[in-house]
Amino acid sequence: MNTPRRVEHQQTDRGTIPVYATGVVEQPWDDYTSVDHHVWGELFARQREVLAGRACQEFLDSQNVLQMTADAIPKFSELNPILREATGWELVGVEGLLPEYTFFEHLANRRFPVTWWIRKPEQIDYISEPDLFHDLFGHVPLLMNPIFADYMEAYGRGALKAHGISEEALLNLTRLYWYTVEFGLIRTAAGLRIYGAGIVSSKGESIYCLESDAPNRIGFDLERIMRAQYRIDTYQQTYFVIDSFEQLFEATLPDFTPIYARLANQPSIRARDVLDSDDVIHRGTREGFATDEDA
Ligand code: HBI
Ligand code: FE
Repeated sequence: MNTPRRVEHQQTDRGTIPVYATGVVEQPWDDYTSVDHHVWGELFARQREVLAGRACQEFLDSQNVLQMTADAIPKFSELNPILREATGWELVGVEGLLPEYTFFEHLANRRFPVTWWIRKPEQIDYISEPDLFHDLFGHVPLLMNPIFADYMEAYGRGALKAHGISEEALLNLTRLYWYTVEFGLIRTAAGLRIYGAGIVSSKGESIYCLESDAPNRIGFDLERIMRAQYRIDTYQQTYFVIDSFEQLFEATLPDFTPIYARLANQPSIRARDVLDSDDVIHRGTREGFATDEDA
């Protein structure tokens, strides 16, 4: 079993977390074991089945165009020509979570960092940090969509700028990433569908986010999302629903500086809370919600 090279450990309010080398690494494809390929195959087959009729069509179609299959872990070097041709994005191998600034620099330059190692068999259902399955299966397909691809670059540029403004501005943008790129839903003629990578890479949450009565489902509102706290330790208590990828991209066109200034004077909103001003698609029953404070 391959293991990432952890360079050191860091104390944070989430406990001790590994810090990885920040450099780009070549995907050591020949070193994957049969267990690694098997874990990929099992997760791939299981999620494709769960996601039929649940993930948005753009996601499923792009996975086909990229020729991802359950047979073996895809090679970044074979995905890259297809991705470059479609939207000019490219994948780079990394050891794991990058420092925020480094991560944003990659996005701003249309490079998506993909963790090269895959979880162990005993972590099939849950892993707390992004691995190859989350990054590649979850994030990469939508980079084939021209509008979503532009949104991701705009996000990276905006985040680099927010970094130079204030901690709060960056937190506002982190929430936007969380509630769109990671946990976003989209309204389609056929009904609500998933596009968020954090959802599509989780069997339990793929079903929960659409079928459970517990969580809120609320129409996309940029400033509302920027004020919303989120959970990193449970399924989401609120999902935000876009109408189209155009809506998402267009929301990132204006300069966010005045928005940050406005939000600095407003309280944040708990992950579970619904406001009178919300475009409520489904008001959650909150059944089974954790009662402690949001992260
Ligand atoms: N690094 N490799 C990697 N992948 C991520 O998704 C990632 C990251 N570093 C920081 C980060 N995400 C978060 O800070 C988000 O807020 C963007
Ligand atoms: Fe992710």
